Amino acid sequence: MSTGKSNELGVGMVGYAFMGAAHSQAWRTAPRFFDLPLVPRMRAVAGRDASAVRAAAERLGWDDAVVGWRDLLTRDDVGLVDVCTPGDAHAEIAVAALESGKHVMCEKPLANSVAEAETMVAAAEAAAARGVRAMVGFTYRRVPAIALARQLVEQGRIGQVRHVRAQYLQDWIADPQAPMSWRLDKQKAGSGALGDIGAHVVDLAQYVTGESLTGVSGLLETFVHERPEAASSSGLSGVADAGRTARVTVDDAAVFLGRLSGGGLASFEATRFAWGRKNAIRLEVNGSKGSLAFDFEDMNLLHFFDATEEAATAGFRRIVVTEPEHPYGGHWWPPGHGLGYEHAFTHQVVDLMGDLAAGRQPTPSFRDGLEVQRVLDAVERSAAAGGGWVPLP
Ligand code: 4PW
Repeated sequence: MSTGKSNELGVGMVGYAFMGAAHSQAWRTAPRFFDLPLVPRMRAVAGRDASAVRAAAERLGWDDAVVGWRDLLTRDDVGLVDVCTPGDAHAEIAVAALESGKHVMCEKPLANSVAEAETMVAAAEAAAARGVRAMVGFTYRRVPAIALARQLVEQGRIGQVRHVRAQYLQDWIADPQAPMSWRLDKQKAGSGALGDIGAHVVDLAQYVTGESLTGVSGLLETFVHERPEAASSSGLSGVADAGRTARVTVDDAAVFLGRLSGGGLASFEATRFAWGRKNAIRLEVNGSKGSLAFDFEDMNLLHFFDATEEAATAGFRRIVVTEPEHPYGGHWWPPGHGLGYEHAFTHQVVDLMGDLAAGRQPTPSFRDGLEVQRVLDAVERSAAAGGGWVPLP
């Protein structure tokens, strides 16, 4: 496959809305702040509407715009396909791209069902045997404070994990008049708060602890069943079309409990009905020797309590995760000059390029994505049966 110079990788992206914009800035920025062994080149963006995709290419910095994603698969200058579409298109695009020899980066959740995710894993594992790699974009793993939390757990600094308390709280549809979005349509999104944001905290809980969920019990609720259609939308917000309404076919909120493979207990909450919480991803882990706490709304901080310190002076330490010694540190601004939402996407590109250049499997893999999908599916089955326990393999 020829994708330009030997240390370059041509990228083709499918979809150019909120996630497409976040990914575009990452492809563009990563080689400007990090010395990459493999440099991404933004070759082409694909969409359905010719003039809209052309405008997106111009705005987001892509060399070319194509109508229809299949055109990316036959281009010699594209070596990786970045899937930024709603979930209903993930499996078809990712499998076709892997089969045509393109590496794949796919937005989360991996798919809209376990069956689709299994097909994607089979394609990814067959492709890996040919040196073609696939990764799913659980981007928050690349927030420096989260990466540091993972390191501290791995180093045994909080001991054995007893509790995980994980919440993903937003409020962009708390107003019943907030318009319909593809994220509220089961056909397009697979599920609601559960898959869109709950998937992130499931992945974070498993990633930070290094453990898996062995079973769950949960409840799902849809508070607003009918909404105005959207006349237009941008990011998570939209303008309501007062004349037409649409049916919400997904959950608005999910609450569930889980057991971890190491014996700990976990609780999860995912909702878009938490007024005032814009993007609060809260993760607290209590271990036998200490605790860690994180909130994305203060994303440059990690709170660490070390229970081995003398009680008179022990207390939660507020670590500002911007030192050169910290994960991804030293590439951006001087200490204390914080990072934002977009930097995690940039770090995702940095790690992916490093793994591809080294011939390593990037993480999270499609199999990791399938594991999250199985948890989402188990929560749905539990909720459908009134909240009973559903074991996970
Ligand atoms: O992946 C998540 C989305 O689908 C995002 O990080 C935030 O929540 C923004 O949109 C949704």
